[in-house]
Amino acid sequence: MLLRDVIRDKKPVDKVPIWFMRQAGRYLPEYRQLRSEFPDFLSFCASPEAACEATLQPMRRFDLDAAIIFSDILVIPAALGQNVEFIKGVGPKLSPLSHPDEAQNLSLTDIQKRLSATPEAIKLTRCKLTQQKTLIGFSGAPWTVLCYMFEGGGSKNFDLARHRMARYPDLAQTVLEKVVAATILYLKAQIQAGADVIKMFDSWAGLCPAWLQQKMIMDPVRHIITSLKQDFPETPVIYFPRGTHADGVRLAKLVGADCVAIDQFVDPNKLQITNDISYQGGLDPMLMLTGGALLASEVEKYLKIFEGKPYIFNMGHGMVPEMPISNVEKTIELVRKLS
Ligand code: 1CP
Repeated sequence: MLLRDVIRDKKPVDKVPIWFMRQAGRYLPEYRQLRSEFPDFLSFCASPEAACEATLQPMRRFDLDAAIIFSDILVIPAALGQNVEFIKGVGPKLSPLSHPDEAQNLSLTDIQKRLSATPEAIKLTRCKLTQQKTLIGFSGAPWTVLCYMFEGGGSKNFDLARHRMARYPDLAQTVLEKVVAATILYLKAQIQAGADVIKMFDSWAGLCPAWLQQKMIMDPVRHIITSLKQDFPETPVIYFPRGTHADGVRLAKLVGADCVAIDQFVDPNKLQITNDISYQGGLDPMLMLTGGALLASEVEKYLKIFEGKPYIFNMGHGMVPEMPISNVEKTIELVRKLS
């Protein structure tokens, strides 16, 4: 069965499908080579041919069931007109939203055109993948994208972003609405171009204070998913509410996702696994980094817990640049052998 069907139909599987978050990226020498041909990360993402090639690289090397289109969650702030840069060895840097007037600088004019590289890359990639392979399109969830837009870059706790959002609630609301509108257009364009599944990365969901959860997470994510389903009822959606522990499954159901991606902090033994949602992920990336007997026993553990359930194998978060390729191969082999 295709990875897409496992997510959509929520039926038990005998062969567990597998892919990895950030499966394209710096741990692959062929990625580093391709990346070096571009002066900056955003111009790399803006080239449909390069994005297609980066997407296909892990598919050539490994026996994976899905490809994820190569792009980044921060293309939306850039397309809205915020200054976004990726600094080598540091990460993303944005001109932070720190003044109530700054919503004016963000514009939805021509947004589809400004975001067209990803749908273009999807068209190219879909033609080059066999029908057995699922192609995943994605975006950030609004809360996580706003965290970067208000902070001005990555952070451990996004204190500055949360302070600015609390201090300028009208600004936060206007920016939220613009990001939601852009995300809907972007994801619909990805599905139209050939994405089989959509994933929404809410990497900083665990940092959303309780008083903002309804407004910043539940309402906007549900609105986006409802809007996608109206036009594309057959395209399933994975939601990744990272850092929300066991509450993430409830959140994913509330927003109408077909699949919940769990991180390494969710104890799968304590999950009440129900058949109204499919599950993905969980393995601690540090174990895949380390390899050995503990990796093998944890892979086995996830397969055992989710045996006979709609489950997709993945880690709890993305590949790190130091990931040994041999451990990726080993993990895939184990999943193939045990399921
Ligand atoms: O120069 C480089 O190669 C930069 C490294 C890199 C890569 C490979 C960045 C910068 N983004 C990406 C690609 C990427 N990002 C993909 C496609 C590749 C794949 O999955 O195979 C995807 C799905 C993302 C999504 C993304 N970007 C997320 C959500 C998932 C997650 O990891 O939590 C987030 C939070 C980002 C922001 C971002 N972009 C890049 C970095 C280093 C970061 C993290 C910044 C930080 O918070 O410190």
